[in-house]
Amino acid sequence: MGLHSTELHKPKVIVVMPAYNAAKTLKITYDAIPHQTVDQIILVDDGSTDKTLEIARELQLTVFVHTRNFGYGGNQKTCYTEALKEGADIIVMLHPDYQYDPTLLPDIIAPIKAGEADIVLGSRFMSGSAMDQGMPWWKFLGNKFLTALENWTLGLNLSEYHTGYRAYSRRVLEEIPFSLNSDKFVFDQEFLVQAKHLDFVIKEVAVPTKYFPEASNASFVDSTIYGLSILLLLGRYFIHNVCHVHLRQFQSFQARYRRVQ
Ligand SMILES: Nc1nc2c(ncn2[C@@H]2O[C@H](COP(=O)(O)OP(=O)(O)O)[C@@H](O)[C@H]2O)c(=O)[nH]1
Ligand SMILES: [Mg+2]
Repeated sequence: MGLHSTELHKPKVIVVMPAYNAAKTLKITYDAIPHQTVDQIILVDDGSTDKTLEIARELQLTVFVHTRNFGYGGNQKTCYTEALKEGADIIVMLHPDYQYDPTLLPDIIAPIKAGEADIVLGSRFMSGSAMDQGMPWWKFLGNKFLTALENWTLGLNLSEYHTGYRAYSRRVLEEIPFSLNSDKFVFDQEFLVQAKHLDFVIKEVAVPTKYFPEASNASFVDSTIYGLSILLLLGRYFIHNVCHVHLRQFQSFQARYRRVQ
């Protein structure tokens, strides 16, 4: 667990925002962040065509910009690489589209601070009905089905795998070879499969969700591709775990080398 980094000094908390055309919601998201619990905010602009970059600069965030649109996973790769470089002990991913409540940040990081978890997921299925909060029925059903399948394959009992509100300890990001993951939406699922395989402790905290016109939402086509890529991912993991054909993606980064002197 991430005890070593949090025990001795006040942990450095960095919020990372993977942004793509988030101009309409970035400021309201930023304003709601409890700034006394956060040391730094990093925003990675994934080739937005709106004013995301200008607003991020005005808000004086630590800003990185991609030369083109790589996708949601590609965006997170830059977020985490840069957060580690900045010396983060706890890293929180928060979507800049204001669908997840930034004020809950202290709850999200508490289990990591306390050394009780390596990863915390903000679950939309533990706080009333996600559909009543505006989640479309086909997303709700898809989420439920994929969650059941992922739980079954991984032997876990999570209420959802598809949330965009997540906190990680530094050690998680150092050990999981996330750079080998997809640049697309399935990145988040690959990450959780890797985390389970490497025995990291995952905790869930209830968070409400908001659906409103300005929020960014994966389309039906995107979501279908996402669903199919999760099936492929679970297949690959099955081959790795049950057939013992070892795939690099599911091995700890640290297991690849060690210091000898
Ligand atoms: N759709 C999309 N979102 C991106 C990309 N890069 C970063 N993001 C951010 O990732 C978040 C998640 O995507 P979103 O469309 O909201 O999916 P949702 O999780 O189904 O609501 C958004 O807040 C975007 O700002 C990208 O290439 N495509
Ligand atoms: Mg969204």
